[in-house]
Amino acid sequence: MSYIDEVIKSVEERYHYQPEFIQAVREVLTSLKPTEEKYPEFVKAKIYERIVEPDRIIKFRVVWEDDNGEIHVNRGYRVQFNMAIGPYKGGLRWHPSVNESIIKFLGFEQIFKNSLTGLPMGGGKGGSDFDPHGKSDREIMRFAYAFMSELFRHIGPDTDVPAGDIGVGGREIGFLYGFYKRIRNEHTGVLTGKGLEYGGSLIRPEATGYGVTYFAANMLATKGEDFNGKVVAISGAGNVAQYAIEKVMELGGKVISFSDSKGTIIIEEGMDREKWEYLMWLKNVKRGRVREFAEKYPQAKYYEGKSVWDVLRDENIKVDVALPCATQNEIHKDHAEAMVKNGLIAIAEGANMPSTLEAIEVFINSGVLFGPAKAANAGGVAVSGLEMAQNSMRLSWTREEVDRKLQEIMKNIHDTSLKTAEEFGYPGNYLVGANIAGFLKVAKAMMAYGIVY
Ligand code: NDP
Ligand code: 2IT
Repeated sequence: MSYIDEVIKSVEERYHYQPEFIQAVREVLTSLKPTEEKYPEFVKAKIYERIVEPDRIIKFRVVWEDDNGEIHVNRGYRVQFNMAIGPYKGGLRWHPSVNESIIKFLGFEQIFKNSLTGLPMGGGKGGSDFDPHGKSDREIMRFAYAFMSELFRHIGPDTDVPAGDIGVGGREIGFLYGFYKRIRNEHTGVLTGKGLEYGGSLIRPEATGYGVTYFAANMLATKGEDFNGKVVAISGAGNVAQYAIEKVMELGGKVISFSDSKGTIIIEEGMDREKWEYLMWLKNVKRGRVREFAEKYPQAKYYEGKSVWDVLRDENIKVDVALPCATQNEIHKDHAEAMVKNGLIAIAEGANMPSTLEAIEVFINSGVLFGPAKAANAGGVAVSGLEMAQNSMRLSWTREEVDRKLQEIMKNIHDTSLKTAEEFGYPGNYLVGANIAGFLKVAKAMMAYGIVY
């Protein structure tokens, strides 16, 4: 058994009740095996064992009152995973499924993703098992205040800079930031994803969706291909999915699907600008369900209780490119096999860990271009890093400037992943390349500090 296998085994034993965290550790550490031989000093310094343990985990009670005066108790989390290359950085997820395992998997992934952006950001993640669905604006506001009434002690512009993730978007960041500012009496870059009026960056809302599309375009270009005329499946209908749909349309691709947690829309003729604007209104203003999209556009078909990947498999629908943008473990082995059989060329992960380990194996073994989450969806946190830079300089860049930087960063991540994969003997394997490249910078910084307890 190799040393890295032993580290994986010890994590599996110690945290056997944290399946998502174990999955992320297995994915990353397995692909770090080629570094073991090249850097014996990492083994000696126990870097691999150190990197899987967070610096600290903060867990707290969140008490809030609904519009009927009823009191609710939720659990809040912030995992400050690794600060070797910059302040902890990563989103907040509010979703009923949130627990320590989910937040640890997300925080662990974030270390390597943030490193890949080339910007000085460590890895962290937080959230709550609060369910924002169906809550009024005032309820969201009271929950956000209650959440920040504890979180504020642990964060700061040079310590830990949270942002959004599932269930936390512009509205929520506004409430969180407003409360932080009020109790700290400081107007500072402590959160990203802020509104433009109070320190936000242009392109931050678009960044993850645009970024994953740019990443996929870079992968396609290695085969002399582009998005023009390609049939594209997208899952989710939230922040990431919305802007992935927009960018794919702009690049000439035909988006035939999106979804939410209740079901999937298939629109064979493809999305257009008018339908996209309706979807934006439906999800962001009305906060409705994708089912309602099929009520407005009868040519769209709604599949209740099925994911995009279920529908593609069951209806034998062929797509050229897949951009999963909903949540973890949405693509299973049989979904992957069905897409590959139907001629899938590329998949780029907008969500975090949307493919199971077995599905990834199918994609990689069949020669499909596979863009792993930590590389493909890094555009969001990259523009968060640019928002931090603008806040520190007390100025703001234009839309064109930020978009240009985003495109450069995505190309850089793409090229670095490919180059590193080649260097370590896995040509074309973006997963191995991204994991090793992200890891090396963090590991070298950890080495430079000596043994810091
Ligand atoms: P949003 O909350 O804006 O949207 C999430 C979307 O996914 C919604 O359509 C939601 O459906 C659907 N969804 C959520 N949970 C599930 C589930 N368990 N099963 C099926 N569908 C589900 O979140 P984002 O768009 O911001 O995040 C989507 C993914 O992208 C997440 O994996 C996130 O970690 C990742 N990501 C986000 C970044 C960002 O900048 N926001 C950056 C990098 C990655 P419903 O409307 O029914 O809840
Ligand atoms: O998963 C992610 O990279 C995010 N949710 C964005 C994090 C951030 O700090 O912008």
